[in-house]
Amino acid sequence: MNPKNVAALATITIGLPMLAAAQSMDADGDGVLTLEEVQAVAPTVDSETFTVMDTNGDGTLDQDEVQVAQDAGVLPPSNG
Ligand SMILES: [Ca+2]
Ligand SMILES: [Ca+2]
Repeated sequence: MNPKNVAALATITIGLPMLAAAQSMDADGDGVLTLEEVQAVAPTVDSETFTVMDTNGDGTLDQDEVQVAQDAGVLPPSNG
């Protein structure tokens, strides 16, 4: 690997701070979490809890909603 590639890789890695959290749960990689994806890592989350986390009501959890849920301890942190 030449130094240019290493630098590019580092830029990409640094550019993905919060994204990594949800990505470990995001099975299909579309950037948002469905109830099924959440339950794969947090089986105790039911549809009612999911609805509470889904603050904009679009049926999926985006980065912000995941962050709020993790801060609240509803979802496990990505690396713990
Ligand atoms: Ca997804
Ligand atoms: Ca949402």
